[in-house]
Amino acid sequence: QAHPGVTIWLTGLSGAGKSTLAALLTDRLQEQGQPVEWLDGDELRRTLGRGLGFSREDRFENIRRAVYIAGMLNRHGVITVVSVISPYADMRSYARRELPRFVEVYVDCPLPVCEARDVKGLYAKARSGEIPAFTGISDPYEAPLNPELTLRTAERTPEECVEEMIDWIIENRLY
Ligand code: GGZ
Repeated sequence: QAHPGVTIWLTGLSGAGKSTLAALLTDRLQEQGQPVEWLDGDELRRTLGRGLGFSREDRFENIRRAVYIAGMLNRHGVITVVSVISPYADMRSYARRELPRFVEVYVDCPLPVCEARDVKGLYAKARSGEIPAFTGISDPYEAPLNPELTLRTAERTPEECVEEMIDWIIENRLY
């Protein structure tokens, strides 16, 4: 009956397209009648993570909270889509260790493309120093070395990327 829960973890730079892909994937899974929840970094930080900043420690705390919720949902067979920058490899291996089934998706978009898009104007503020410790500019991003999937969002449409995720999920019989 109920499949063991799975977490689909989208990591990548700000503006790489994580939230866009997470939203589309969540919709697709919902349409297919799958129980699914989406945890987004931005929203987590406005709710469970209020007061957390962007030091290594605070980012880790943010991730720990996301993993905790994902684990609870997974126990009830809920597919959980998580979109967080999660810039450090050790945070992601923590998530992989803690969660029953972990699919790491590297939302790979070159920094210059993210910066050119600058949807929220954050990169400009990071460059001017108004936002300190900004991932990719003044703070590290450790690209995944062994992700289950890499999606090059500068070369593919969001729909194509979501198709790839769905195909991967089906091929690997995740539900
Ligand atoms: C990175 C920052 C920062 C700094 C604010 N560094 O693209 P966004 O704007 O809408 O989403 C980003 C979000 C990052 O939160 P995460 O929870 O995904 O990060 S982490 O996994 O590292 O905990 C970005 C915005 O917050 N933002 N300041 N300094 N992103």
